[in-house]
Formats: sequence, C-alpha cells, structure tokens
Amino acid sequence: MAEKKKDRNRTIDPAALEVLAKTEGSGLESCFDRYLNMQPQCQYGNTGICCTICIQGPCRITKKASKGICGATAYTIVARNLVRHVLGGTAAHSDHGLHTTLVLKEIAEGHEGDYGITDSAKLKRVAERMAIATEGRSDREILKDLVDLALQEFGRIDGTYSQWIEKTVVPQRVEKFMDCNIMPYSVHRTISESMAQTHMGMDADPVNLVFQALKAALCDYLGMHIATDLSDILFGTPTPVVSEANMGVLEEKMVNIALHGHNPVLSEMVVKAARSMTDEAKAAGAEGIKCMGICCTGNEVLMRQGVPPLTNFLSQELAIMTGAVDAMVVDIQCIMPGVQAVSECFHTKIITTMPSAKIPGSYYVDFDEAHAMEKAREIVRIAIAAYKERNPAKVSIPQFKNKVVAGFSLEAMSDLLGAINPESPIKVITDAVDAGELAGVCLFAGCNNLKVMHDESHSTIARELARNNVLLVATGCAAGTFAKFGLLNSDAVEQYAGDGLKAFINRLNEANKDKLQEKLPLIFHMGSCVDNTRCYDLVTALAKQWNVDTPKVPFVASAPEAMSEKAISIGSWCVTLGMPVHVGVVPPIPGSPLVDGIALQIAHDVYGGYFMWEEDPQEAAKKILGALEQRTWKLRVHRMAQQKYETESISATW
Ligand code: BF8
Ligand code: SF4
Repeated sequence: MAEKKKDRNRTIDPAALEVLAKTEGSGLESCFDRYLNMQPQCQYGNTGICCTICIQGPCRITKKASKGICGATAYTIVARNLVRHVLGGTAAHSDHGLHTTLVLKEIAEGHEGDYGITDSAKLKRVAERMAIATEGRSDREILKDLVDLALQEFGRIDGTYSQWIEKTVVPQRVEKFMDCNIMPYSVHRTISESMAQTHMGMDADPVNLVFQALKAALCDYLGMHIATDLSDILFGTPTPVVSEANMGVLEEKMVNIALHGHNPVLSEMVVKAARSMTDEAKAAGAEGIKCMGICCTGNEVLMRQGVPPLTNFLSQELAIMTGAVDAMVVDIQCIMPGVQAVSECFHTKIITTMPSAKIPGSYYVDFDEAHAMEKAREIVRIAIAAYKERNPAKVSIPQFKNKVVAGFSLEAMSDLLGAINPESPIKVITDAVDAGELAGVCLFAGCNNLKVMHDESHSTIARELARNNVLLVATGCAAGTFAKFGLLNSDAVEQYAGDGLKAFINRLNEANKDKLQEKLPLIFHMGSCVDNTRCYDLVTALAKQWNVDTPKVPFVASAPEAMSEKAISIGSWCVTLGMPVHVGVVPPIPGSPLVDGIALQIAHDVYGGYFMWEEDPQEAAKKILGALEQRTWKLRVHRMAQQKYETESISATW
C-alpha cells in the first residue's frame, strides 16, 4: 500500500491514464499530483479523533492526552464529528431538493417561464402516495398541494412527523424510527437541533449522538426523495436510453460543453439551448455542439436526454487536459476548485452558475430560473466563443469510449418486469431470488477517492458479483465507472454474468424485444446520487412483495470508493433502513472502538442494517455475497415457517 501511494497513476481508466502519461512533468497539476503531495495524511483526522469544534482546539487524542481540553473523550469526539459529516451530506442533498421544489412552486403559482410539468402521470402518482387528492383536479391544483407539503418537509417545527419518510418506507420501519426516537419532523429542524447538539459542551453520549446522526441521515433520504420525485415531474421520468461514455465522446470538430455538478434545473436547459444553437456553432466554424456530462449532473442528463458521460469525479481535471473541452458548466457539489487552474492553461472556460458555488477566476453566469433559456443561451455562446480560441496543437482526445444503455428509473424497471408479470412486476425479481436464479440485489453507489485506485474497486466487485448472479443496480460515480468500462451494455452480460443472471436478463430481453432499442445491460443505471431513493423504493417494493421488513430483503449497498459527506449520509440511511452497507474507504470512525462497534454491530442489532469496512475488492465481494446469502437463507426459513404455521405475521428480529 505504501508503494502504491507513491504512484501518480492511481487509476485504471485507460483514458485517464493516457492523459496522466501525456501531462507527466508538464507542470499541469491535478488531484493525482496533489494527493501525492499530501502524503502522509494526518492519522488523527483520518480516524476521527481530532476535534476542532471549539477554538481551544484542535484537540487530538494521543497516548499522552486521552481527553480533549474540555474532557471530551475519543468516543464523544468521533461521534460528534460523524454527526457533522452526515449533516453536511443532508444539507447538500436537501438544498438540491429544496431548489427543485421552489422551481415547481413558481409553476404551481402560474409563473411557468421556461419550465413546466413534463410528467403529469408522475405528479399524480406522487400526489396519491402522499395522500393528496387528484380526482377531478387540475395538474396545477395538485402540484400546489404537493409543493406545500414538500416545503413543510423542509421547514415544519410543529411536532408532526415527516410524511415523505412515512409514505415511502414499510410501516415496520416507521415503528422502529418512532421507537428509537429518530423519526424527524423536518430537514431544517433536524439540521439545527443536530448542530446545537454537537456544539461544545453539549451532548457527550456517543449512542445518543450516533442516533442523532441516523436521524439526520433520514433527512438526507427525505431531501433526496423529494429531489427525485419532483425532478421527474419537472423533466420526465427516465426510460431506457442509449449513449456512450468516456473521453472518446469529445469531438474534435464540435463545440464541446461539459455539464458538471448535480442540478438538472440548469443542465436540462443548457442541453435544450445547445440543441437549438447549431447554426451559431456552424457560423463559428464548428460542425455543431455536443453536450456531455461529469458527475451527477451528467447522470441526470444521461438518464433523461441520453447525453454521454465524459468522465466521473476523480478525472474531472483530466478531461480539461485533453484541450478539447470548450466550456465546463458547473452548478453545485463535487466540483474541484482545481478545474479553474487547469482551464487557464487551455482555452477552456469554467462557468459557475450558482450563488453557493463560485470559483475565483471563473466566468459567473447568475443562472436565474425566471430567465432560464436566456441564461442557458448565454452559457452556450461563451462555449462557442471559446471554441474559436481552441488551439488544435493542444488537442489530444483519448480514443476510449463504450456503449451505454441507461435510464432505468423504478418505473422503467417495473415496465420491463411487467412484460413478464403484468399483475405483479416486482414478483419477477422475488421469484428469481426464491428460485435461486438470482443471489440478491446489490446497489453500487458513491464516489471516487484517491485513497483507493480510481475505478478499480467498482469494476472488480461488480464483475465478481455478476459472476455470482447478483442483480446489479448503480447510481452516481459508481455508475460513471460502469459506463466508461462498458459494463452498462449487453456485451457485458455475455462476458461477465453468471448463468442465473444471464437467464434472468435474457428473459427480460425476450419479453420486451418489441419495445427495446438495445438489449439490456449487465448493470441497471438508476440515476444520480439523489436517485438512490429510486433504489430504496425497489427495496421497499421487494419487502412488500415478500411481506417482510426491509432488513430481511437480500439487498446490499456498496460504496467502494466513497468520498463525500453525502456518501456518509447515504450510507447511514441505508443502514437505518435495514441494509448491509459495504464501504471501501473507512470513514473517520475507528479512532473510537466504541463508535466503530456501534456502526458495525449495534446498528445491526437495532436497525438490521450495518456497515462493512473493506478496502480489498475481492474481499469486499466475498463479504457482500456472504451478507446476501445469509439473507436469502433466512428468507427461505422465514417463508417455510410462515407456511407451516399459516401465519402472515412478520418477525421483528433479524
Ligand atoms: O452525488 S458519487 S463524487 S458526483 S458525491 Fe460526488 Fe460522490 Fe460522485 Fe454525485 Ni454522489
Ligand atoms: Fe477540544 Fe473540547 Fe473544544 Fe473539542 S470541544 S476542541 S475537545 S476543548
């Protein structure tokens, strides 16, 4: 491991490796260089035992100093830091959800501007789920009630509980959250009470703090569920699309616009503007305009518009080093400030667009929804002007790309499964698991992190699980890896799927052959990170079909290259909602064996979900398979007992 950390080539992506090789010694700097400069990293911070919560600190727990200046022990410091990490993620996802809600609020109030309701059927489905009347009412009336409810989910302080959580999980989970006192009222209330609870001289009890972290994580789930539901209403619920991915999607003779960040409110409009401005690009000497995606904005526009993913998180700066990106349009989250310095060595313009995410030196276009199309056109014009400054001598596009089939919202999955069993689409999966054809389901979520080789863990674990007949779904930068590596197409089914998984996917292909443009992929791309709730809705549907609480469902989440606070929040709600969660980069927790024990074991006893820390991809695959096997076995025993005693009742233990 020590040796590996001296190597700048910490990626297995062939396009990224090509750029790294070409820029070696050139003075062009990326996170791959800065990571090496950062070694060795501080082990106090790394294990969570550095406290900076008050300015008497930093206090570090050492052999000499077993407590902070105020007397806080390692378990308090680690647990308090954990709460604040989760809050960072919760705030980020929820702010995204709130932004989407506010755009829909304008529509509900009659100020449509350039936006509108694209998916009226989804509006009605979400409204009905949230107990809002739809019969005989106009879309706008329904939307107004839905937006009002969503706003309460962010802001209510009156002692009534979150509706979005209550109405999207199985009832046994709600009971559990009530019993453990972690059912939130609302996002903002929880963020403020958690910040207060972790102030200097407040809560020192690690169990109480960890439970608060789980409550905050439930607000992350809530905020992102709203983001997904409302984005589908606004821009449409994804259906299968065909595209391609990796840096080979850059075009030498076109204006290349990279859309980076997370928010489809901006990127949808830029894609639309770009499609209508080909003439302007031609007048500038280009053959046209090509949009492409990075990170979760990329996932959003891939899912709905088929826009090709350019790359994922870790290689964002390397994309600029190809010399072929004319503009990188960024909105919120996961945008390395380093992109600006790289862009200054090329003709590339970095265009920041959100008041909460500015970068010194970048172009700032104040994207305001009331003038969305006008602003989007302004952005595309900057890209066209930049194209004219492009220096062909500096252009070097790595010729790597792979075909991608994406767009698998839960509705799209349901539609495919419904071709086999129209009465109960989800039963197609539960039957396949019951019959032993599938070994369970695994969700790949999360980021890239230089602490592990870029893209390696994702692709290694996925291939191993596919070989063992695990049905695979993916979101975020994990899906980005799979897109780049050709795992989101049907060739990968032939190459990597075990017999059971192959038979399952082929059955779906056969049943849907009249409506599918392309055969189904090995891994089903369900969207951006906020769309992890689509995957949890799948868990809920499976639990309802099996008539069990979610900790009994053979469904595991894996974040092999987790990086951000958002990943910590997602992992925490997955645990709270009953999933085993593999994480390939250990978060700053082991500094307190007590808190580590809560994450690994106590969480399981209380919630049925638990974390598994494992950096080695082969070992991780074994652990994931083990967790699935244990659940499928228990499920079988449970069902046999149900049949023997002719009972419908669900055991509360796992
Ligand atoms: O929200 S997976 S690096 S881009 S945080 Fe960021 Fe992580 Fe990528 Fe999407 Ni999610
Ligand atoms: Fe140190 Fe306590 Fe202040 Fe933390 S809160 S920095 S442990 S004195």
